[in-house]
Amino acid sequence: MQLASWRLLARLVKQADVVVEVVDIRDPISTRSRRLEKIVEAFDKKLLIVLNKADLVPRLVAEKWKRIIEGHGYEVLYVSATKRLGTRILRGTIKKLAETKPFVATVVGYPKTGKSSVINALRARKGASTSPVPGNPGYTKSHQLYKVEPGFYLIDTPGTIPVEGSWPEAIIRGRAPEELKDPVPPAVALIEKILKYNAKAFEEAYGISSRDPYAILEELAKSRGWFYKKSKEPLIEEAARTIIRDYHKARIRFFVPPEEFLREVNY
Ligand SMILES: Nc1nc2c(ncn2[C@@H]2O[C@H](COP(=O)(O)OP(=O)(O)O)[C@@H](O)[C@H]2O)c(=O)[nH]1
Ligand SMILES: [Mg+2]
Repeated sequence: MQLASWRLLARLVKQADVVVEVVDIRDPISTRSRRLEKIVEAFDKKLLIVLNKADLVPRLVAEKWKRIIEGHGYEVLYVSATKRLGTRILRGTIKKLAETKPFVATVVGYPKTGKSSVINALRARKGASTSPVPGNPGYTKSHQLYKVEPGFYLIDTPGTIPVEGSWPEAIIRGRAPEELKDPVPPAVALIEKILKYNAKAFEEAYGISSRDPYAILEELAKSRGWFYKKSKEPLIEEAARTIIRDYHKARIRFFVPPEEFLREVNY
């Protein structure tokens, strides 16, 4: 995953008519970028916050998050890109915010929040071409322009936001699990965070009932047959990478309750 600069992000925001920020509804506090939102405000662009992966939380929780963030003056929707829930309303809301045609909506957000999935869902129509618009001048190769319908364009921005959020999100979203030098500390922090909100998460995902992060890593490594060749100790690094990967893929169930927001300061 390439991390470009804030300057590039600012350029992409400047070129957009609407900015769609994709957030993971399981943890909106850690996956929103306040810094990005400030850039959008500075350029006086329309911002739509999309709480994605709504299929992973109870509807009431999705509603509560929507209301909390709306209460701060933002335009907010919750959707499930992969289950195609709320995507028709999303398409309509982007058009409404753009006001005129043609327009460009730039889709931004932390890695793995579902930006590409949201774009796919918006473009999933009979006869829509699946490839990006070729030769789009003014945009770098990594920032593809997609056509939703005549006059409605979307830009994907893979790896654009420098992830500087809270621990461990900043680490586990900043790089692919394979690229993490030592995946154990962020995995332990992630396990602790998940257990705080769903004590049974690892029992549900792997049948591991332990509540100790290191014991969970060891048991997972043992159950998969991952051991160091020489010492025969469980290969917890591999277990750590697996847990980070499974968290991204939503194989481990948890969400931060909206009430948690009220305990956050400086937000
Ligand atoms: N359950 C669920 N998973 C999703 C949803 N949207 C995306 N994902 C998954 O989240 C992961 C990251 O999605 P992707 O679109 O590649 O994220 P990007 O890095 O922001 O472009 C993938 O494994 C997707 O299948 C959703 O609405 N619900
Ligand atoms: Mg993507």
